[in-house]
Amino acid sequence: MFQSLKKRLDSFIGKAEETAEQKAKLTVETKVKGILKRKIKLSERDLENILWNLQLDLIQSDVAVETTDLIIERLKERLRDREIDKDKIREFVRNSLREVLMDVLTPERDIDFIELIRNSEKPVRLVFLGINGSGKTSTIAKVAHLLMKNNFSVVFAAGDTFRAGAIEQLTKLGERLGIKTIAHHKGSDSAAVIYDAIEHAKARKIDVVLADTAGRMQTKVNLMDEMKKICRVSKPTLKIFVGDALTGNDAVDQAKTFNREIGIDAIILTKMDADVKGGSALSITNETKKPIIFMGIGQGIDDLKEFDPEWFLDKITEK
Ligand SMILES: Nc1nc2c(ncn2[C@@H]2O[C@H](COP(=O)(O)OP(=O)(O)O)[C@@H](O)[C@H]2O)c(=O)[nH]1
Ligand SMILES: [Mg+2]
Repeated sequence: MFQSLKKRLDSFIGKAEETAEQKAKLTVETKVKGILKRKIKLSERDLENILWNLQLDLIQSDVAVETTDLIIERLKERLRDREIDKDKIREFVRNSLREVLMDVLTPERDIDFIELIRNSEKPVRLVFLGINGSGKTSTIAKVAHLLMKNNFSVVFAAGDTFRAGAIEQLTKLGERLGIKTIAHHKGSDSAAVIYDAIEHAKARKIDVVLADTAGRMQTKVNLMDEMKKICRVSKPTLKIFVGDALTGNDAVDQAKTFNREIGIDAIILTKMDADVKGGSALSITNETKKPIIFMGIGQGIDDLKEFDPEWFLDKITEK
């Protein structure tokens, strides 16, 4: 995972260290008295090239442009004209980078998913949003499985009434897990299906409704209108945006659009198992201020992991 991003960040740390060491050497050599300088400073000029290269690398790793600019600015602030211990250059650069990236990965509000489910009014309504193929339906099955492991009862709402086979896909996944799917026929009103599922949950005291939705392109006004209607009718506890990490900037743009139009509460990034770039994971929280609550790491029912920014940082910056 994220090998390409890691390689580029490693290269940045290496180059910054090299530049600082070079400078330390020069300083020592030009000292007439031969007094060894213990501290070294990197000037704006020293940093210019290294940061420029990092900027290009981040963009090539699909980090969103605004997030890239923010990272570069903050790194410059942290590194420029700071007294760095000559023996700890690498450590200093790496820690500065980690601090900057941690800031970028920090949402305005963290969500402890299971705690939130436990403490929310029942039935909890989870509406999954995102474009076709991003992984909504398979993610719903994974989240349901996790909820059942935590002793919550669940029901599915087959709210993707648009795509051929969508209702069957969810129903089959439900059957495999022993979960009932509330469905109408293809082409029916999505909001009505989800409403029915909520009524079903109320009547049977089911804890959580997981609602699938259709995902025609987010640029289509009618999709957003449909999502708004769904939200008006179902009053979601959480609106969860599901994005495909492999689509990089597109996933970030989609999240921003859904957030602007409907307002999302949380993010799940799928297909992280195949993501070498890591750019969407690095940018999506900064661009929306919403937390990534889970990541999909494969096609199995258990291939859903909590997203931990510390873990992600360990993956993309050397220890
Ligand atoms: N490798 C991998 N594949 C995934 C992951 N999540 C979903 N997929 C695959 O992505 C494809 C589309 O998923 P689906 O749930 O149907 O997307 P939807 O159109 O948004 O409902 C399917 O083939 C899934 O198996 C993941 O985390 N890793
Ligand atoms: Mg689907």
